[in-house]
Amino acid sequence: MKNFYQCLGVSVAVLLANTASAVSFNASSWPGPFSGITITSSGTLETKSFAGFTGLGVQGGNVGGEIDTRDGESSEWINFQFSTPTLISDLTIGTLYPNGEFNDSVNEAARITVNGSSTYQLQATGFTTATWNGSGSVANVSPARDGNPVGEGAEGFGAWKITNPFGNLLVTSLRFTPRKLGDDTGRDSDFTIVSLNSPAASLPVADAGSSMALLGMGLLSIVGLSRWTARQRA
Ligand SMILES: [Ca+2]
Ligand SMILES: [Ca+2]
Repeated sequence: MKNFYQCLGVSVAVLLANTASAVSFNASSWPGPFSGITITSSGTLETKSFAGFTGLGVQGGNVGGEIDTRDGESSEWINFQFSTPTLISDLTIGTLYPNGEFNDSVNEAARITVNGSSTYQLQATGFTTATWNGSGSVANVSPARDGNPVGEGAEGFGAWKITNPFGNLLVTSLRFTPRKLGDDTGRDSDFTIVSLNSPAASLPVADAGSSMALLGMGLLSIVGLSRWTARQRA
């Protein structure tokens, strides 16, 4: 009996996990739809594109198409709500530059609040370097420079891919706000959301196979239990 219920329990749990669809957002596909994600914001959402990248931000304020510090740290924001708690395998933030680029007077920083409580920070520190105080690792995917002077290298989108940003934490919401580090103008922090993915998207076949195997074990347990019961009655 115990084995039967254990097998059945595991089978059902794995099947349920497989039916939770993967979430995927990419600003280049704006306005979606993006299955399983509800996006809300402080104002009209707007994308900006250059250097081969697209990011999502908020219209107006200090910087159009970016989440900026107009009227402080919480006046412009974007919120991602997930219909099912999900792992986040990667998150890419754009137009986040160090001091001196695009007239910025600070090393721009983005704050990400997870599930309404835990806060994390991504901060650009150079053309290709940034700090992230969460799990995983951050890598530059488009240089954080404005292309002036010419010798410094081509203009880039200032894009940073954070892999496994929240570890094994199941995420229901992400809130994106800028850090006010300077004079609260367009020279202060502002940024965009480029893309976001959950890990399940690449695993459906293997998971489906293991689910069927476990379900099969559960069914075999039922057969065994029936035979055992029949023998007891005989
Ligand atoms: Ca803005
Ligand atoms: Ca910026």
